[in-house]
Amino acid sequence: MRLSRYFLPVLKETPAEAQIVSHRCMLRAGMIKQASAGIYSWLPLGFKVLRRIEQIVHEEQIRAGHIPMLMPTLQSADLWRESGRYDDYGEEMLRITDRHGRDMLYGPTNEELITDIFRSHVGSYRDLPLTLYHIQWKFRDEIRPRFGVMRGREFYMKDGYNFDIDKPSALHAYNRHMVSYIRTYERMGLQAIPMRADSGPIGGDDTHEFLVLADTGESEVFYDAAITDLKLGDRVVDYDNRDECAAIVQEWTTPYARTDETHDEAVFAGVPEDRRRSSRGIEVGQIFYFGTKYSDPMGATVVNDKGERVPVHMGSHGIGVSRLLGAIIEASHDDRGIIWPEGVTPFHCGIVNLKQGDAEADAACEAIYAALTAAGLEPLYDDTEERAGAKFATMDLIGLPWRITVGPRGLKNGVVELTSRRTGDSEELTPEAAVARVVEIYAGI
Ligand code: P5A
Repeated sequence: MRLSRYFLPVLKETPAEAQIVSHRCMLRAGMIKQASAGIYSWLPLGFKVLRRIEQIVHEEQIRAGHIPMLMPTLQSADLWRESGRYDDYGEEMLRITDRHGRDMLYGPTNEELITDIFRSHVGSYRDLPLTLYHIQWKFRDEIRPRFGVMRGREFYMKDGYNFDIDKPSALHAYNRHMVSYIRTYERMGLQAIPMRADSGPIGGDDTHEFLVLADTGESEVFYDAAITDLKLGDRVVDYDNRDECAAIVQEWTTPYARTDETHDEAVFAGVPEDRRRSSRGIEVGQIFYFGTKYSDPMGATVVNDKGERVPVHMGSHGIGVSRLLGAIIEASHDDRGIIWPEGVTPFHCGIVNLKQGDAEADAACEAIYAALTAAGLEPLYDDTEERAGAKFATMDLIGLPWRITVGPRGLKNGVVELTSRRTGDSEELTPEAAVARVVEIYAGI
């Protein structure tokens, strides 16, 4: 993409309404624009990162054997009356009446809708296990939407639902989700710690939230520092293998890690003092096992291998896809702006032309642009007439992890500069070598 043809409405001023760094950065970098309280338009740069995050979520869900689909945003109130949640859910639910006087709602979550799909089409244990998921907009009429996309009213969520014949196999689904979530967040450059939590309006006893440690997080968390040393990395996982998934879950849930809702001072006191930590965290996901809470009242049953009709065991699992943009920025920024991890960056590499209109500099930039594009990467070429300082400031603000700077002086010596946004380190290389380095960096992502 050439910046002269893109739509990147960066702001010079820091918007007064933004209280936390991720919100400030997203507004200043022209990623989002508030449409009304807690509801945002996703401008091209923000939309690009949203899509990258969504893509990683899809890839890891499919790797774990889960099946993508799409359910609507508007739901009939009748299904929620069946489960008993229509009255329970309270004021966060946006209720709508259609022209025929029918009660509808903008879905805050989809347990009822998916249970209805299941009961219409599945009747035998032979069709299990089954995990379906979608990535769809949700609406929760939060009393205090704030911090930009972190606590929106409209937000983008991956929500998945497992159907299993009994509790042990539903617990395997729970474990499988935990492992695949850890991998999903790692690919985004995040460490999200699974913490024992409270299940709230979704229900059930077994639930973990995934928290990214950050001072601006809304949750108070308590944990054993040992958990921050854990990494899944490149470990190959067989998601069908119950013991393997359970062993990984065991590894991640043995060190103490809980949100304030389930925190227990007496148990925490058992953690060696020098490893006891309390801090803030951003909840980027949550998984639940709730057994037959929905299948019982809604009659979602299957015939088991003994010919008996039994309710299915279910769980649900959510990732805050739009919230993740905020969480990643909170975890990765400096005073000049965002620092995108390579896995989610909107463009792989910036190209800054220090002297637009200089025949040699223009030609070198074009060649670099073409070579990166040919290698399957997406560069953002600042081909505007702005002065160098302003170009650097924009590149730093929007946070592309790598920048190639091209100017007449360097070209006289046959070199351009490759700069890491994270470390600020620069290297002088030939244009070909700079391209090769960037290609090599992304080959491993
Ligand atoms: C699990 C999937 C559920 O709704 N039902 C389907 C279950 N869980 S949850 O924890 O309530 O939400 C899942 C994730 O969505 C994100 N989230 C939000 N993001 C932005 N703004 C909001 N107002 C908001 N509310 C929830 C969180 O990341 C949460 O973990």
